[in-house]
Amino acid sequence: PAQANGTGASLFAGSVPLTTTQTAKDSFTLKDLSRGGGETRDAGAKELDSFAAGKEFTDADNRWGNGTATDNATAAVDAQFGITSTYDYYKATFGRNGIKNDGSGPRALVHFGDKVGNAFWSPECGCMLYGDGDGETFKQPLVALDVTGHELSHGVIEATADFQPTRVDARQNQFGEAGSLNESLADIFGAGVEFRTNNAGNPPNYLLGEKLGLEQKFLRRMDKPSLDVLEGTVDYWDKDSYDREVHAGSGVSSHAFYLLAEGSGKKTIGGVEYDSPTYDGSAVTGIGREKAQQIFYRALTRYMVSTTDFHEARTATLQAAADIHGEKSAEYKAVDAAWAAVNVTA
Ligand code: ASN
Ligand code: ZN
Repeated sequence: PAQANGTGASLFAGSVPLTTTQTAKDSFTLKDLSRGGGETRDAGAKELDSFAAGKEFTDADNRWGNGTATDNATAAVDAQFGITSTYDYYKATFGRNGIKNDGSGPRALVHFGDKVGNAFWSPECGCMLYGDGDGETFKQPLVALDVTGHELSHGVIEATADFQPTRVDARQNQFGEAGSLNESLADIFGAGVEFRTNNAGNPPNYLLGEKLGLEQKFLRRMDKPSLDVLEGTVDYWDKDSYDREVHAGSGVSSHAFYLLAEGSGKKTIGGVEYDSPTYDGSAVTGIGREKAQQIFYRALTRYMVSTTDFHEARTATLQAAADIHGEKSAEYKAVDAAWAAVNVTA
């Protein structure tokens, strides 16, 4: 098998390049040998329990999808573009070689299950699972780029801090601060994937899931998390954070990250207007996305553990900022100010 250059007509990201594998004269598969064999397969509307059980996508002319969900391969184009872009993001930004840092490329199953309105990182499969939508809240396959970045970041987090929820209810909802950090860091690096990829068909921003056709126009957002009424995401820490549903709780540290990167108040980035508030009305000055990401990644991979809470996350990011910039640096002080602005102090 040889590497080949294909193109895809995606659902959410316009026309995208795809590195594929040629297996015969007129046959290609959606496997990227230049990125650790990262591959997308078809679950065929079943809840498969392994990646190997998925059916390979094949194509005769190496031009994939038609840009609409009527073609079975279109969701696979988005998924394959997303997993390879996420692989590239982690490598270029942090020198990380794949989700587990073992050189292997990410894998995904699309068309997972019947009317599944969600996408998941599956630890058992070691792969991404994408539903086609429930037909109600989510009307399309959940293959958007930031969703892929979010889910694969769950894989990175599992391989590093491995945050555990403090409580899981009968419907499998997770609660607690460590679990909230899990969702938050998945959003932080998921948005990071979108910013680095900077694809014309999918302009980058601090909104998560803005391509999914939701009524409120996004799933979550980091500048002012409480604008999300769907999951009830919060802006600031309070004592209830210890037992809050993890997506709702994610707003605390996602907001701190936004403030660290971009600062408080009004700002327009890539056509989206932001107005980020602070707990005590203080003004926070941002240090830029690149430095903020390096601090949070170092904190995740060196200092955070399965039980880390928001106050310990503050300490972990301060330690990371001290390592990179020094304890007297403006960056260190900005980390302190960003956490104080979401009501997390020493
Ligand atoms: N999309 C959800 C998430 O990644 C799926 C889940 O794991 N509950 O947070
Ligand atoms: Zn998540």
